[in-house]
Amino acid sequence: MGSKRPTLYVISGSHACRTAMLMLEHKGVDYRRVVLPTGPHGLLVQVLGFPGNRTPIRQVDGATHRMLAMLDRVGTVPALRYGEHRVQHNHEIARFLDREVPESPLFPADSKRRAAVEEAEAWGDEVFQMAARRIVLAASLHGLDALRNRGGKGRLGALLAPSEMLRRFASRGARMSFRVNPGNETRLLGELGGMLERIDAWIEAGVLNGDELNAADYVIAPSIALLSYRLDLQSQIGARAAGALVDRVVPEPRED
Ligand SMILES: N[C@@H](CCC(=O)N[C@@H](CS)C(=O)NCC(=O)O)C(=O)O
Repeated sequence: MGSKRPTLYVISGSHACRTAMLMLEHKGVDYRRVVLPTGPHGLLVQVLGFPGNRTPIRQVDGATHRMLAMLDRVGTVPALRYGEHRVQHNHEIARFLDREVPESPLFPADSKRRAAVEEAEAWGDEVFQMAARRIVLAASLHGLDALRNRGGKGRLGALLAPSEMLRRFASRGARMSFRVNPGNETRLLGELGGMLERIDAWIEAGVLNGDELNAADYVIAPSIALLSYRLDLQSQIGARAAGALVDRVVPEPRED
């Protein structure tokens, strides 16, 4: 690595960005965090030399669409600059960090246990991360009062932007990109119970929330943290094993 500290580019309140932050902290890497404005962040990381994605990396309802594919091509955060390397996407960041900093591995050494963690990690990245994003965006259809502290404070900090005006504006754009509308909120919420059960089962099986936290814990817990901003979901989450995982990995910040 060169003499420069690694830099992680993020946006405010992002569950995906928190995953990368947690993995860097797990490795004990001393890094600099740069918060980019939500909206132009994709273009900004491209200007910073990150390549974006040649093929789409995100789906809504099992498919990609033109706007989402375009956003994926431009590029997502977290985006990590580490020496000469520029790494985007938590799936790549996890493996990159395990190569660069082998101590405190993010995956178990045993191949069967590793496969189980990778399965949970892939689901957390490809399915649960988007579901959590859409469910919380759906709450903003009813105004910010449906969110804890109007989305301004919580486990992940201020969602989308510290300013409420910008948060409202950005959530409108994000609802379009991720196809969230009054017609699908009930279905999205209806799918959540099964997802939380799946997480509880992985915890029960020792794949998640074991003695050593792993890459799948760091992908999944921030999405639970995002869901916890929805006031109507707080008790449902708190009553589950998934609630203990989020309390351990992404605790509520201390009130000043
Ligand atoms: N699953 C990927 C995707 C990350 C992702 O979706 N990042 C969002 C922020 S939460 C983003 O950069 N979105 C750009 C956009 O939609 O324009 C990962 O975990 O790295």
